[in-house]
Amino acid sequence: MKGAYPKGNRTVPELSNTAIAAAFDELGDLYELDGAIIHRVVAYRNAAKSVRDAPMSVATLTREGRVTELPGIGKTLEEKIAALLDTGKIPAAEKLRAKFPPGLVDLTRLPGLGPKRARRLFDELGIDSLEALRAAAETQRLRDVKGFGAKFEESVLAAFAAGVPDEPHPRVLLHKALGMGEQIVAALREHPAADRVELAGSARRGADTVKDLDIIATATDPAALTAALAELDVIESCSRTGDAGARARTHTGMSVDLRVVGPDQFGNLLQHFTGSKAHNMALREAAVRKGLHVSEYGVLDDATGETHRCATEAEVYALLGLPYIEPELREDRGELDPGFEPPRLITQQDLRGDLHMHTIASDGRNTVEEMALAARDRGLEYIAITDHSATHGFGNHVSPDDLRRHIERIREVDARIEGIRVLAGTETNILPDGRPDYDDELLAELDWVVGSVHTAFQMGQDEMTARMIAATEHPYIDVIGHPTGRKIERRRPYALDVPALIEAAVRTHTMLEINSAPDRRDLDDVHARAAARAGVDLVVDSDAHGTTTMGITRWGIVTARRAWLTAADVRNTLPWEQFAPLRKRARNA
Ligand code: DGT
Ligand code: CA
Ligand code: CA
Ligand code: ZN
Repeated sequence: MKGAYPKGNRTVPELSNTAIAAAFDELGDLYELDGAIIHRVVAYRNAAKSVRDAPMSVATLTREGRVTELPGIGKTLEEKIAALLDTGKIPAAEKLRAKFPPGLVDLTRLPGLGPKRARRLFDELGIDSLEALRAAAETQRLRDVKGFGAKFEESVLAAFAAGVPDEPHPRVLLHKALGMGEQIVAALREHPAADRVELAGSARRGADTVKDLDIIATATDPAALTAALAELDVIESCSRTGDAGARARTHTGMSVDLRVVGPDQFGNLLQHFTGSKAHNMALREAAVRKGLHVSEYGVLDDATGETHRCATEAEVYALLGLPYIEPELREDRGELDPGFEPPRLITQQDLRGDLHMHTIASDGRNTVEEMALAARDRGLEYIAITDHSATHGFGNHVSPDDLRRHIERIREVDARIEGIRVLAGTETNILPDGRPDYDDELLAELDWVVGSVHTAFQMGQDEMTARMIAATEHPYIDVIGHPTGRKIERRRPYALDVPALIEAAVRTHTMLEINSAPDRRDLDDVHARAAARAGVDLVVDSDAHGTTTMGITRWGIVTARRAWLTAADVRNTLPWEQFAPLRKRARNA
């Protein structure tokens, strides 16, 4: 597997990618404090991200003279990394650090306080440390500085009350965690000592984010397999835990727990470490009522005193009188209720259409034709081209005149390319009053309209809910795109009454989207399940911005599975002839 070759005879441990990235982040902050041009600051931030995301040791890449292969790393940065590796220091950083009090950079750990603003507080009030900042907030001196108000003072005090994070330790988005996890599992499976190797934990359940990777394996030679983990290229450090386990850390800073067990207990351990914790606790309680005690080692029968070991998870569940429960459902959300019937969960192959994607007409990377051909290669039967509208607010967008020409182009591509239907659509911005930002007359010429909120999302809940409901009442808005606007780990959802939106969607036959962008997955699992139960027509869309990311429907599908959805719950599993009449324009015709 690419990037997971054994690394042979490594010598002493080098600086970790995390440490190198932190040095670049600090350098970016220092330059910004110093008032350097923004390009230079951004270059260091990008370099930090590139190093942090690199699956292999950046120190090793530097030693091998290959570090400039990484995106955003050129000659200048290569020199800085080399200096850092050889001397433990970057001279430019040393020089800048000497110019400022050591506590000043710490200020930037607070929300709403970048280096530029921190510098202003230093220049105006002499604030040079977190303690000084807190004191100034408590005595209400911050509000007198231009650009800082009483609100900022409040947020500073709230941040201190909540505890300023020492070092940010964000949970990893599922697609990144699985990218790493699947690579490690594939590499371990290739090892001659390996028998079964499976990912467990939150990554297997398809959770939004993952703290660490859990891997369960059986092996003819457990010690050889744990040793093999340490030798993988993606692994920064590794230590043995007991005789058949290891805890490792990847270059991206994620922990990996490997447990090697006997084949007769593989099902018990896989079930236990897949979790969730809530599912396991509920499972144990249900078992106790039947006189059974479940642990990671087996199922103890009170009546006989015998411990059953299970080679498969299905056996564990069967012993408890339960059907096999898919990992995505193991969240204690009713999957252990008496009479539970496992749904036939939707798969990515069930999708026939993809109704949200962008081209170079707005912020996409490919043409209509390229998107159409890529979709056909993926086996899709129909797609809608839905570029951004004029009030989208950033990047390219499609003016009404542009849209007329764009429709013609899409029709031309559709006529020319066999084997896929290409629909003319838009992702129209929902204005603060709930109207779309194109005229109805123009929207009527399209085949499909996604309505999304991309601007003014700081509204109060009543206003935002009214805005969304008004959008569902529009005769041409077929679906609400990424309905809550959340960005996982980065942006909270809009203040929105989701049950009220669901009700309006049912009443108006407006579909709701499960957007598959890995940092969105919006609707989320809980809302998507509520929507399906209420009778909303759901679609799973890629929102792809290029041919290479069309496959991200994988993440929307995982969300749909966590929402207990079957193919029948998701409308774009239907052939076009059956899907078309569900659109509002067809219902209202
Ligand atoms: P995360 O935080 O993304 O790593 O989430 P998980 O679910 O992977 O959690 P983790 O890695 O702490 O533990 C893996 C699984 O082990 C967890 O899903 C269920 C099981 N487990 C861990 N701690 C407990 C516990 O205290 N009680 C029970 N019943 N199961 C546990
Ligand atoms: Ca985990
Ligand atoms: Ca774990
Ligand atoms: Zn959008």
